[in-house]
Formats: sequence, C-alpha cells, structure tokens
Amino acid sequence: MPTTRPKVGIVMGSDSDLEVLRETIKVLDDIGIPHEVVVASAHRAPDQARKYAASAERRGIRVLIAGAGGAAALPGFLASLTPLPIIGVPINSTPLNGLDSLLSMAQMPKGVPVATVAVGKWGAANAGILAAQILALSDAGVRKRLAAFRKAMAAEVQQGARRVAAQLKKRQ
Ligand code: RP5
Repeated sequence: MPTTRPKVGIVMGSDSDLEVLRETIKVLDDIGIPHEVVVASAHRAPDQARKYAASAERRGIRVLIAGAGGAAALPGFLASLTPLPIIGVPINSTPLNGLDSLLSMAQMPKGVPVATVAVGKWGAANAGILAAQILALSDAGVRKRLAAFRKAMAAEVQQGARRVAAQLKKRQ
C-alpha cells in the first residue's frame, strides 16, 4: 500500500507566500509526492520554526522547501537545525522584488547550504521538481513518475513547435 506520510515539508514565512508556493504544491501533487505545508517565520515565530525543523526528520520528512521574502532568514535558520536538504524559494513580496531574499538564501556562509532556486513562481515549481529528483534517488516509484512528468513537458514543447510551424506556413 502506498504511503501517504509526508516526505516533503513546505515551510512559508507568511501566509502571504502561499500564492507563489502553490506552484510547488502543484508540482508535488502532479508527481504524487506526499507533502505538508506549514507557516513558521524565522523572525516572528522562531520557536515554532525551530520545533518544526527539529522534528521533521524524525517524522519521515526527507526534504524541506522554505519560501520567504525580504531578509529571508527562514531557509538558513531551518538548515542550521536539521541535516535534511533545504531548498530555498526567494519570494518576490517586497519593494526589491525578491532580489533581497535571493541573496539572503544564495549567500549562505560556508558550511550551511541552502539550495536556492529562481525568484518567484518559476523557482517554486523548480523547488518541487528538485525535491522529487532528490527523493527519486531512493524511490523507484518517484523516479518513474518524474520521468513521466518530464516526458509530458517535452511533449508540450513539441506541441509548441508544431504551432509555430503551422503559423509560419499560413504566412507563406
Ligand atoms: C517574510 O515577509 C514573509 O516570508 C513574506 O514574504 C514577507 C511579508 O510577510 P507578511 O507581512 O505578508 O506577513 O517574512
């Protein structure tokens, strides 16, 4: 029987980050990876974030995805508290449009890495795919579903190519 125990934890610094992180949830749903979603700010609710990070591995979580905006300490804070891999999603929620959060995550000091993806929705989707790739290393089912996901993406590109060819043909 397939397990529904969450394998990926999605942590957001504020409920206002949900719109961007919905992209992560969509990808994980598409690939069939059980996940959980929590709101736990590093700056405004550090005790809650600490408790979550400290218990995640024990509860069966294998990868954490953390999205935050501004001086985004959340992914680095979680990374300091758990040996699990952390993927950081810079959220474009501030006047600097996410450049601040991108640098906060990517420029982690040596010793405590955060795998930082692109700012905003593209990064949120890629965080889900990267988590799936990590899980696929030890889960044949995930590997198979990930391969199907990638095949579907390639088919979409082929469809696009056919549309372009058809439009160009019309103009001849
Ligand atoms: C960050 O501050 C959150 O991750 C969010 O991106 C940003 C704004 O938070 P709210 O003021 O909407 O709660 O900590």
